[in-house]
Amino acid sequence: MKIKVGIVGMPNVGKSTFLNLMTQKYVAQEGEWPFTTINPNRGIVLYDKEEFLTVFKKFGSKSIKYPELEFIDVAGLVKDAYKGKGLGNEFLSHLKEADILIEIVRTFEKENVPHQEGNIDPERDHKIIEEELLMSDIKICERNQKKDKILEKIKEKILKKEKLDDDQIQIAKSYGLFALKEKIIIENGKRNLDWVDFSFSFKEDFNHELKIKIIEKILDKLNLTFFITANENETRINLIEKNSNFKEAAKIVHSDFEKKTIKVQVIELKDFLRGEEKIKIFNKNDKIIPESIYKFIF
Ligand SMILES: Nc1nc2c(ncn2[C@@H]2O[C@H](COP(=O)(O)OP(=O)(O)O)[C@@H](O)[C@H]2O)c(=O)[nH]1
Ligand SMILES: [Mg+2]
Repeated sequence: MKIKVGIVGMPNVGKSTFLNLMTQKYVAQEGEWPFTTINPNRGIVLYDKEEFLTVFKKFGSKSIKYPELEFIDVAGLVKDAYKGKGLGNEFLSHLKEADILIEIVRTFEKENVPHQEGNIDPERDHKIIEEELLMSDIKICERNQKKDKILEKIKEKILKKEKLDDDQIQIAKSYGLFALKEKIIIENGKRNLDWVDFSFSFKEDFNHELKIKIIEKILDKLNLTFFITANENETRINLIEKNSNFKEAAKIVHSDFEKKTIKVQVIELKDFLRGEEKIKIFNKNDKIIPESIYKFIF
């Protein structure tokens, strides 16, 4: 399971800076020019929580495998991009595959980094981005509604911000419509806006703890948790949907495991880290215990 995270925002708000921070690599050019490129920058972000390393060390594994999230950084959206302004909005198609969006709004002031609209106003920027994402959805509906009649109804509902039915949701998702995607908003700056999920200066305040908190927010929004398998060879951290059972967990580790597994030994990670190895035994049809170390018994 590779989670894909799309980064959106106006030009010069720090989207590429954010990608580089999260990947701990220089994968995207950061620049003062608004329209660096329409090709997306992609980078892998590891969910490398410190506790996982403790498990790896205690088991004496040779390697550790962290969950990977792919972050996709596209060009900045400007007001009326959907009408062709700036680079237009076609580059948004790269985010069709994203499971979740991160919107960056800017409150940092820096003279030699001009803002597209001439001044700093995160509420205005947020409205522009919402409008552009909405209009991109509408365009996709209109482009396809001849062959897929249901898109007409979906378009109406999206415009009125009404809830879609289950079958409409399936179709809307297959077209990658933004209205169906979860979203996290991050403020690049220190005003501590009360309508965002995180506030910090990308240039001054980023650290590993924050990276992990952002990843955990993403997982939470996608209804995901993790379980660990560990032996002398490998410690592996696996992502899984929260409501799964152990059979589904087994299948994630290995396609064979689903059939072979009879019982599962579970130690909760928090107990393991405290040195209390309270082992519990479960059947494969039982609901999983999240954030734990599993041993599948055949
Ligand atoms: N002072 C300051 N400058 C920043 C901050 N974040 C990004 N920048 C600068 O703003 C410019 C635009 O950043 P970039 O990541 O390329 O923005 P993008 O167009 O949204 O991808 C670059 O020169 C960055 O160095 C910040 O928190 N503080
Ligand atoms: Mg950029």
